[in-house]
Amino acid sequence: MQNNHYPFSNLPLPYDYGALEPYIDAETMYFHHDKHLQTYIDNLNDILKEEPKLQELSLEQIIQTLPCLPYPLQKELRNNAGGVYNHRMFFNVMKPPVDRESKETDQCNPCFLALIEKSFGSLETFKNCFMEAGLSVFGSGYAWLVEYPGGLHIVTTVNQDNPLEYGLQPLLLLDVWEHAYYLKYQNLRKQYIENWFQVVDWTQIHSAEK
Ligand code: MN3
Repeated sequence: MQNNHYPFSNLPLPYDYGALEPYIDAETMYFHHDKHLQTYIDNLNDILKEEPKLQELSLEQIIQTLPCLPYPLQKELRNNAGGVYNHRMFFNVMKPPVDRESKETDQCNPCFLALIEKSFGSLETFKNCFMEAGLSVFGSGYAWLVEYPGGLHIVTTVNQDNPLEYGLQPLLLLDVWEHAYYLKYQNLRKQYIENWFQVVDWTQIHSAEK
């Protein structure tokens, strides 16, 4: 991953703020990327400035190291390294919606689709399970598709916690913090999730296993 060591900087979105309209609005994307993610990056750099031994670690390594770190450093890094990783991944698994007039297709990578079918039966069943997971998060957090030896699994986390800490490889995530949808959807999280599926970039999701 680019820009993956201290000092971290905020990479531009891979599309315009308004590119996910009408499913995700430009104002939400602007605040989410330029304000929320920027704050996590600034906080992470401030913490790491005082921790030279951690400055050489990648974002993934910092998260995997969390259980070995003392409090309150562990907690601060869980929130802020997680906040950077989770938002970068979230923005990167989305893309502008497919123009229904065009001949462009919206296909999964065939290997990924085979894994989804093996683990969930079908892509539609997976989407329904993932929606239920996103709806079940109480308060702020994420729904994830993760890989572990032998298959795919759906898990949820709270706050900015990340499955890497538990040895699971994230493949896809959905941000269900209210800041991800409240400006457009208010309390209608289900409608947000249904529409979010229209902007998932399925072609970007790959199994980490060979
Ligand atoms: Mn967020």
